[in-house]
Amino acid sequence: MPDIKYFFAPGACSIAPHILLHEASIQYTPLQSKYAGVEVQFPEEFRKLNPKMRVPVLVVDDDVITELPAVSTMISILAPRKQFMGKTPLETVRVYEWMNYLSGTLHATGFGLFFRPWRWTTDPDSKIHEGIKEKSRDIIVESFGYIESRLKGTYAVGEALTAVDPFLYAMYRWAKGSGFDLAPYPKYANLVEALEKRPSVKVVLQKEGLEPLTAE
Ligand SMILES: N[C@@H](CCC(=O)N[C@@H](CS)C(=O)NCC(=O)O)C(=O)O
Repeated sequence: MPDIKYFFAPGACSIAPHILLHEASIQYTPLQSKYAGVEVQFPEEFRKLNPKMRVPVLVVDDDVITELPAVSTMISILAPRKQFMGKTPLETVRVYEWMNYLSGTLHATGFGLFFRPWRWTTDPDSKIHEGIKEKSRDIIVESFGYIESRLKGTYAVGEALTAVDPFLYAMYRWAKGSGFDLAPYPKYANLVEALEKRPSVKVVLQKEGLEPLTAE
């Protein structure tokens, strides 16, 4: 096994690859950044590693991997028997379809606008920021409706856990923590419940200092 370092922040999207690392029982050095409000506090040296100043970051020997879908793909390559990117070519296509949607639409334009509306305008007026936040709520609700419509079994793709499921889990935690009404999404809630029964998720929640969403 190569030398592996994993940079994450508690409760951030980085919880998704963090779960995959534990699913695959990969030995790694955890490196945690903290939140101050909605801002992640990165030490200045972090910029050399990831000039985008974002987690997750996976370092595999001398290779620095950023972007959640790429980080998840790397973990899948390190643990090929787990088939985190799907068991068949079509499942792999579906995994990428989900990962791109979650990353590009729900994460970036939904929660990105919701948590940090000031980054999407040069106008310092807080009313403008509230308007952006309102729009982001629509994007999140629309995305959750789409996710619910696409879920068929327990997991998003095929019969087993793929890289998509922990990503969905992270997004659900954010929506719950932000007070969204999640009653219209029972299939999504089942997926979250199934994930929280997995030892990997229990361990990661403990490591990140987070409470589970479902009762034991
Ligand atoms: N496109 C990136 C987004 C990563 C991202 O936004 N990470 C957040 C945590 S969920 C972060 O590090 N935020 C710090 C900041 O925005 O200052 C990915 O998929 O990895």
